Amino acid sequence: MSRLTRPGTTLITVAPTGAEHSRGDVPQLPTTPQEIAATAAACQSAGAAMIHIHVRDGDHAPTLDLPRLEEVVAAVRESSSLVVQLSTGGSVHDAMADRLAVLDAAPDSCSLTLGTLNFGADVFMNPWGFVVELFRSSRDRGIVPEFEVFDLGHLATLQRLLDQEGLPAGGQVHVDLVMGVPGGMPGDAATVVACVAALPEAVTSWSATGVGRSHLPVLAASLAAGGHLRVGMEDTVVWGRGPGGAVAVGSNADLVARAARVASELQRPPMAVADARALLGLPPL
Ligand code: KMH
Ligand code: ZN
Repeated sequence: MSRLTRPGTTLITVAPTGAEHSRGDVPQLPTTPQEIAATAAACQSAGAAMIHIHVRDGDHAPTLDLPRLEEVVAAVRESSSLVVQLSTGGSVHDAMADRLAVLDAAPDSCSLTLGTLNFGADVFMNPWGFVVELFRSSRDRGIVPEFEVFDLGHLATLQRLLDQEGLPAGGQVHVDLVMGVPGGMPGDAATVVACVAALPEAVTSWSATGVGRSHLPVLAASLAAGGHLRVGMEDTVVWGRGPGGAVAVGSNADLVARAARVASELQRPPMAVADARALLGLPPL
């Protein structure tokens, strides 16, 4: 199915917060620097090797404020050795200039979404000029991008980008399929297979995450197809069905631990941080 060698271990990325859920609706969502740092430590113990971070302000609202970003990056580096990836997607309301300036916080990695799409009732803006500028800026700073693919056509855009710009910082090309967003591609096994078939030749590794109820089907399909995993409360706050209806996710570490269990049963145990850094083209710690 995949032309990429089936990896022996699984890179598990945790996306603990996101920009969409409110603390009022989801009280267990980590939003403060201290909570995100504690989450990072717990998730590393549970099997994660990378963290995808969105930052919140003192009122728990999404922010791209540089000192706040730097505070969270420092706190996570203090509490864990996870690969630190900052979101440049931010929230749908963030200005592109502010999203570019996220790189000033000097993460190891940054997300880089490959195209504009409807995002529920909103629009997530990623025009070509922004994609190229973010790519060049990340390469100039030695920050490794994770290419976020919300729709199949984004893989054609990745090919166009690599043809025009060459390889990113680190020399590896890591893709994350973000599936099941209303406005993007569906989160199911058939679409995972279609994406794997459409990966540019230069892609060296890929992961997948399913938003909402597509979380578990995408997790299983990704492992079966040789992919890595992203899990976390950015993407899903419902653990599953119980006798009384939907059961809420207790913590990000619970999601990581479940992903690690399933991956281990499938002979793909969690990847160590050192191996994740090598996979992504980052220097050793
Ligand atoms: N919050 C979404 C609008 C990213 O982190 O790069 C965008 C997002 C993607 O979450
Ligand atoms: Zn994100």
